[in-house]
Amino acid sequence: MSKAGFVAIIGRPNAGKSTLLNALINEQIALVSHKINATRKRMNIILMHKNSQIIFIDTPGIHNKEKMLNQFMLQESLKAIDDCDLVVFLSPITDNLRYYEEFLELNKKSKNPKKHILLLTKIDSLKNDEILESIAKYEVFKDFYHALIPISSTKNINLANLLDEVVKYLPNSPYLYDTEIISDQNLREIYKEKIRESVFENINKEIPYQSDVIINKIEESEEIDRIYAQIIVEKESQKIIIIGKNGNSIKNIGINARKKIEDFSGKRAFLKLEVIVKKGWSKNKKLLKEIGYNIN
Ligand SMILES: Nc1nc2c(ncn2[C@@H]2O[C@H](COP(=O)(O)OP(=O)(O)OP(=O)(O)O)[C@@H](O)[C@H]2O)c(=O)[nH]1
Ligand SMILES: [Mg+2]
Repeated sequence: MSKAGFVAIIGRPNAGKSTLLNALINEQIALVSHKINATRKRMNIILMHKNSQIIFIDTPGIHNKEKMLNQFMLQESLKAIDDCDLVVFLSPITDNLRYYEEFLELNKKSKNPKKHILLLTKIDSLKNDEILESIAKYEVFKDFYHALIPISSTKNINLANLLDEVVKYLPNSPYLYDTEIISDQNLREIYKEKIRESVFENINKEIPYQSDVIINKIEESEEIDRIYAQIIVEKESQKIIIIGKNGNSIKNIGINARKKIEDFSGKRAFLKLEVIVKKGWSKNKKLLKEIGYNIN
């Protein structure tokens, strides 16, 4: 009998959610950044383990903010909690317990509260005795979780144990997706994330948060994908920074993004990037919808 189910990956911004999922599938699909709030939309990442199909849902980090885009991001995470079969909550091992307590409160308020697996992430950043000390602090909450697993995604510590634990809580079911695929995201969304990741890597400060990427067209052929995309920003001054002196900055973003796209697709890429100003895009329902964020 096979099993299959949806597993929501929840945690504060920067907890290591997207990195974990990339490590589990050995592919760089999800956008990862040292800056917080890198992930904006839910994304399914599909993995076969033993006789089970696990559909992980990468979610935006949970946080309180008033902007409409951030409301959308919180909604995305709450929806994932409601719709899944199992929640996996991630907390960096050095974090204050307050984030976990806030999650427990949030979970109680959910229509359909669920027991979860608790992961303490980034354990490669601490010594063994410090790890044990941190684990001990969480044990007072043991009635709330199925299991507590300390992990490192970058050093591949305990990732197989995590999968063994996850499949225990999935329902018996036929597979829900083709067993060959690793994500239900389409090429457009994946390429968009690659370009956004390059913006995060090449541009400092707040600008990545006030920008987004629209893929206008992809022409696919056997040897090369031609991608026509726009980076949208809020203000003329941000456009000037993204373009950079003598166009250096946009050039680097382009080179960087093209390499990521080629690594992913295994073929050549041509990338045409332009920068446009759309004032107030992150607060405007209609514009957000155009970019791909549907707000209820
Ligand atoms: N040392 C170490 N760093 C890690 C590990 N996992 C993630 N990181 C780093 O933590 C930062 C945040 O990782 P992400 O995977 O983007 O975090 P996220 O939870 O998806 O963040 P949002 O999408 O913003 O909610 C990145 O700089 C990662 O390289 C780990 O196991 N060890
Ligand atoms: Mg993320």
